[in-house]
Amino acid sequence: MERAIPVTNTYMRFFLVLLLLTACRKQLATGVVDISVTEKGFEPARVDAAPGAPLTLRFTRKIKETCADAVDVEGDPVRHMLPVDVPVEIKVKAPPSGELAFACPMKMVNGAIVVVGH
Ligand SMILES: [Cu+2]
Repeated sequence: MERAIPVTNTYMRFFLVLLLLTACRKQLATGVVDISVTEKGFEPARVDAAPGAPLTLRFTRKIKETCADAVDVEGDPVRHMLPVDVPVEIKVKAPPSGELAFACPMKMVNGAIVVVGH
């Protein structure tokens, strides 16, 4: 079987590429993104997304004492109140490039959707 080795290499290359693509995609947020409000602030505070990706940010405030009892999303005039332990969904669209910031009303607790080019 002289062709055994080249075929194996082709398959290995194929799976390597597939693996890399999968690993790459995993880093980018899609669909619903859970963000908790904890003593550390927003967790995660950074959400990597593809350009223009439609996302639903689902904020859940886990602690009583925090200044992030509401969240403002860049470009969204509505202030979204965050009652304790109640998931609040906000639909957003990742910008073509750069960041889409979100923050508590006083802008002390910050986070952002960061567009990653792929
Ligand atoms: Cu604040």
